[in-house]
Amino acid sequence: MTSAPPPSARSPLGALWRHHRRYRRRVVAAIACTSVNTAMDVAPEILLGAAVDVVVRGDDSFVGSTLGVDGRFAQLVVIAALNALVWILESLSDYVASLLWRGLAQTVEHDLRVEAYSTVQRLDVAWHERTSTGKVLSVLSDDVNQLERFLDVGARTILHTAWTVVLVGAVFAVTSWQLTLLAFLPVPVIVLGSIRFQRRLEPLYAAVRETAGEVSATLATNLGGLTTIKAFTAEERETARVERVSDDYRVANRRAIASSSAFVPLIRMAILAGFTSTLLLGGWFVFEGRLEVGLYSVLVFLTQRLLWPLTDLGQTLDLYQRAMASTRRIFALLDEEPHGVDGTRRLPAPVRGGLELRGVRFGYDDGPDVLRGVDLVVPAGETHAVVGSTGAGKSSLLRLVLRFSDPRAGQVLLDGVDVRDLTWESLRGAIGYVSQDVFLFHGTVRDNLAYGRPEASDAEVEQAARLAEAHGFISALPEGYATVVGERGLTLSGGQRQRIALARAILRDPALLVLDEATSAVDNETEAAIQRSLAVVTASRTALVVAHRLSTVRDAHRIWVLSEGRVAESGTHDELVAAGGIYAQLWAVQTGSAVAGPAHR
Ligand code: M5T
Ligand code: MG
Repeated sequence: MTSAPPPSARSPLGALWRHHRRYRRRVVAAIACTSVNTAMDVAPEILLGAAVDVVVRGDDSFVGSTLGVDGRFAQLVVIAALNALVWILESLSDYVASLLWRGLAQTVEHDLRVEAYSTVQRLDVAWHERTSTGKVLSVLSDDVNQLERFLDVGARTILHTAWTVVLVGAVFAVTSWQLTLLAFLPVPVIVLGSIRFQRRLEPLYAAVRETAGEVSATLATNLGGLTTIKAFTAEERETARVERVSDDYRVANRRAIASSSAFVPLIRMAILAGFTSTLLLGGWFVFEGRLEVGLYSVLVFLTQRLLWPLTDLGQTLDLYQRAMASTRRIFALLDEEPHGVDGTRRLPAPVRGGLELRGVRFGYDDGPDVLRGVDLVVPAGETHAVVGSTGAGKSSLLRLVLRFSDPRAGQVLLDGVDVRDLTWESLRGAIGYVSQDVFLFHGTVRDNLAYGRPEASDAEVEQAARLAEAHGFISALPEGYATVVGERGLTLSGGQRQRIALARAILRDPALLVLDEATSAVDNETEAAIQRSLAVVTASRTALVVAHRLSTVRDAHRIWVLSEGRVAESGTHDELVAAGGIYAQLWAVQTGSAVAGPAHR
């Protein structure tokens, strides 16, 4: 998501460890449990050797001479009792270790997801416009899951294997250095092989995660635009597109799997060498009387114990690489910093909503200036309108008021305070905003209305709906206020969505109302409704209204006409019509007394 890799990209495990300080105790406890479990896992082999030792040597046996137990059978009973104890401890520690690791995996998954989500939510609007929702979604779900899978089983397996090597190594070391050498011969081969193999896998899995993100992005875009796809009968083309990205994903995975699978046979060969050496040389030592039979059987069993788990190493490393590729992506997301940070000031009470733009220059990313020095004042309590041709920068201007973006130069002031100095809470809490493309959440009409004030009473909700002229059509819905609007509110008409959005803004009782009228294409009845509700709603507060339908803002205290990034004209409706400029021409077109010029509609 970022071009330069953040510091955490180098060692994702280290980053994870540093990031989750509060789990360190649990990690240590889990590691301790797994360690005990591994020791208990190795012990039965040693006891088995002791049993063979008893059978072969009797009272001279290790148990007989060292522990001072008389009689072969009594010695076997001691071994059996010890063995039972070991098994109980093994089961117990396995249970606790399992609980700890899996609990940890779930907790880390949960916390990272929530944290990544809240980071994403904090990032500025410009970031979201650049980044595909599907890609973010794939980090928040797939990548986080991948990490959970590794922590669930992978981490335990790696630890278990490492401990086994150490414990078995210790037993070998006190027994015979020649045998230790032979049995451990494959270990460096395996370890070095694993490291090389890991390096090869790393870019392969980065590619896998990248293509997974593409798949997710494509799916998200297509599902969002399904009606458009159908309208243009582009189904086949889009299926082909999904097939293409999905195939890229498959190919990337296949490459990773091909490398990953080659590793297991390699390890097995190395293991075979180690096992054969112990078997032959150990046996030779027994023939020569340099090694006890009991010890020989311990060593043979232990070689199995030692080398067998290593065959799983391939799979575990695979899991590890997948998880690390994902962890890098998660941390890359967590490392994203919002560009616009909020200020610390609060608006002085009472908030009146007076607005001023001073020499505001603004453009998107590296693009040209959209606003090229805009000066505009909306005194508290007045209703002003912004009009202009499409693409003139009206919506952009409103975005600056809400601070979805910051101007390249100049200032936006609310009640005399630069909006950059205000906390988000104070700034956005003072504003009721209705955007040009209304977004409704999946839920009931009431939930959507009360979105900005969940604690509002039913009476308040209804009153806001009445003010926005929405009560009528809501009451006519099958379940009234309890009707569930589909995803994005698609079960409502565009005008109805707009009404609900207005009511939602009003319910917050904001000092400043910022409205971005959706369209000029409304019928006369709706237009009259809009005018009525605007008059009521704006009576007691400051308002800045972007209007396409000029008649809706006839009564505004002042109308600002944007053209080519500047305020070209401003004044009351009557003044502007009398002046005979851009506004007058727009008005003439809309009232049907003139034909549209090329620049305006
Ligand atoms: C003003 C450009 C757009 C237009 C100009 C949202 C957005 C817009 N633009 C970008 O380059 N990147 C963006 O992300 O900015 O756009 P606007 O302010 O949305 O225009 P408007 O509200 O006056 O138009 P309309 O159609 O709503 O009446 O050149 O390309
Ligand atoms: Mg607009």
